[in-house]
This record gives sequence, C-alpha cells and structure tokens, in this order.
Amino acid sequence: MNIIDNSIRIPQQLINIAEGTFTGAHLIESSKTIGQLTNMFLDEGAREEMDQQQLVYRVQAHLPVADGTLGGLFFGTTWIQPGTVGDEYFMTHGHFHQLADRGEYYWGLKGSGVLILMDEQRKGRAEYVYPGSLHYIPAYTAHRVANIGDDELSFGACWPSDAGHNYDEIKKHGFSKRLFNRGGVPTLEDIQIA
Ligand code: S6P
Ligand code: ZN
Repeated sequence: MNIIDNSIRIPQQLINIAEGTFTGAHLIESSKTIGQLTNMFLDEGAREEMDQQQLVYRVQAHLPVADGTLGGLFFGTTWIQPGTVGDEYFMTHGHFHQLADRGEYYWGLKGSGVLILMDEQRKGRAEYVYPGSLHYIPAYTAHRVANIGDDELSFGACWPSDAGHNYDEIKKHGFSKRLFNRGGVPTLEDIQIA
C-alpha cells in the first residue's frame, strides 16, 4: 500500500544490478529442470538419458500487483545454465503472451546467448544477447533465450502485468527456428512442423 506523507522512505525492494537478483517483497522464484522440459528439445531421446534433476534455468520476478492487472508492470531475471540437449543449447521454454498484443523488454546481464523470436505466421529471427544488449520484443511475438556460452547466462525482463503466458502453441508446434551447436558454432536452423 502507498502511504502518502512527507517522509522519504527506503524502497521495499532492492536489485543487485550486476547479478539481477532481487530482495524484498512481492518476489516469486521458479526453476526448470531437464525432467520438467518434456518434448521441448528436438532430441527427446537425449533429454531422457540425462540427469532429470539437472537445472536448466531459474527465474526470479518482482510482481507488485496481481497477475492479470491492467496497467501494471512485472520485472524479472532469468539465469540459464550452460549445456546442450543433443546439439541444442539449453534454453527457456518460450511463449507467446496470453494477451498476444502485449510486448516485452529483455536485456543481457551476464554471459552470452541468443534471443529467438517468432511471429504468429511462424516467421522467425534471432539476436545475440550479451551484457548491455537491449531487446524490444514486439506484440504477437513468441520469445525464448538460449545460452551459447560456457558460463551461466542471465538476462532481465520487463512486461505488462496483464500479458500472461501462452505456452500451448510452443508445446504443440515449437519454434520455427532452433539453435544448435554445430562444431562449436551457434547455428540457427529452420524446423518444419511435422
Ligand atoms: C515473462 C518473461 C520471462 C520468462 C522467463 C522464463 O514474460 O518472458 O520472465 O518467463 O525468461 O521463460 P519461459 O518461457 O519459461 O516463461
Ligand atoms: Zn514474455
């Protein structure tokens, strides 16, 4: 609650601007392991043979209003471990927003990665992510980040509090472009829907 008087208050939340970690109120944390990412990587057989407890990525987010609130903003950090499933880099699940006309900002904090984007016509493109890179994700655009480095990758995000997440389309059809480690070179390849 906002208390209006003449005192100058200490903020309720803090962010470590180098690490992207938050402390304070209204925080949520989540993580995804190899075992939770069924059918997300192209080589499902390789995923099944890996340690199912292995961490792929984790998220910390500051949600100052209820999910679905019109006019608010959410703010978060995602950390992706280095690694591959088969030849495909560790990456976030990826999603459209539930309200598909909501955009988002991403920015690189640590490590090196690639932001993979896809519009509703399945037209895809990608951008490098690195400390200081800034990425405007337009409305109607699915987004996911892959870690192409040997170290942990982290990036920040800010999105409307009524955007929501639509994971179903990605679960059903995946992205139109996937990122593979081909002989040490990050290589984007077109994937046809089966
Ligand atoms: C939310 C924002 C990020 C992702 C996070 C994990 O709109 O894009 O906070 O939630 O990077 O990715 P995903 O695809 O598993 O939600
Ligand atoms: Zn998003």
